[in-house]
Amino acid sequence: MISHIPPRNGGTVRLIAEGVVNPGRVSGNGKAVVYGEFESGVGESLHRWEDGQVEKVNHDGYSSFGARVNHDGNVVVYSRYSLQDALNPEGNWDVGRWKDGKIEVVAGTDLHELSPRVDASGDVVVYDVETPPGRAYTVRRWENGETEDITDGTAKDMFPVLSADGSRMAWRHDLSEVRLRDQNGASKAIPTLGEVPTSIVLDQKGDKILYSARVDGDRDLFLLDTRDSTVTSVATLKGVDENDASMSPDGKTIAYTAIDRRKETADVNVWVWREGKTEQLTWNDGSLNGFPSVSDDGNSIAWYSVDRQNPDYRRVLLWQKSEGANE
Ligand SMILES: [Ca+2]
Ligand SMILES: [Ca+2]
Repeated sequence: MISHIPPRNGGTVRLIAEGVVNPGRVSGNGKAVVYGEFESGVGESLHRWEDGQVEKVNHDGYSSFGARVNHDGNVVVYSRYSLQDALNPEGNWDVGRWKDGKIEVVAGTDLHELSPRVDASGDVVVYDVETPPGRAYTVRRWENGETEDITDGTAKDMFPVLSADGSRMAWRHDLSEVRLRDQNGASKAIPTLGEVPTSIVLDQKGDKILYSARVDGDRDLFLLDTRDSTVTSVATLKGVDENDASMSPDGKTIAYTAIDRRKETADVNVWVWREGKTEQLTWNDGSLNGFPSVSDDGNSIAWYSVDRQNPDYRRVLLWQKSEGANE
């Protein structure tokens, strides 16, 4: 029983997973979805869905979470515990890379390596690493077995993201500023509106930067074109926090979580912006709906649904535009 979608949206909704699951991500081609699941006594596990078939990504038994997937769906990067016993506190987090079923550790020092992201090809991975003595974080970039320090470890440089083509990257500097590294390796601060920019997303080449920032008490979404410094207000409703966005590499489709505090009980739903037009994908169905991810063509959107009455009942759902449907 899936009743989220009003007829005016059209399309179909598929149940990808249910239970104590974590948010899912759809591949760029719209065909695969990766998601997490908590297994009691085992830890966090990752699964990959495609055409109704599900396989376990962390088949090596190491507790894993936070999966991201490339365009073709054949590369998954994720945070992987360094010890097979998830309950042993002596371990730390590494970055794992699954490709066509084979697992390799792309970041495996004794430090915590977290927040991995992958480009569309699957060949470039970025992540942050906690730099001793703590309090500082460095952003690193991995490509074909080579690892490069992107920042100097003197600040909190965290949560890196990649352009779809892998040539540019951006991250949060001291959690208050967005920094961009271009295709030539030059880094600079990016002027942003509001405060505490989060949810950074780059387009195909990293020309456009999407971010959420706090403005007059709530969050809004802005799209900056670095070529001419124009800023598009994607979502700026007062009393609504717009955050946790996903953008297609062409910059035409943006899906995000909207926490609507204008009523007594906040509604949490997925909204979709398509070249200036906005519509709700989900409605108030007794669930909190959020953390969307959108395919390259904008025609597939995976999201996460948590039952308000029973928070352990969570679902990963996939909306897909119907074949031949009108625009
Ligand atoms: Ca580590
Ligand atoms: Ca807002």
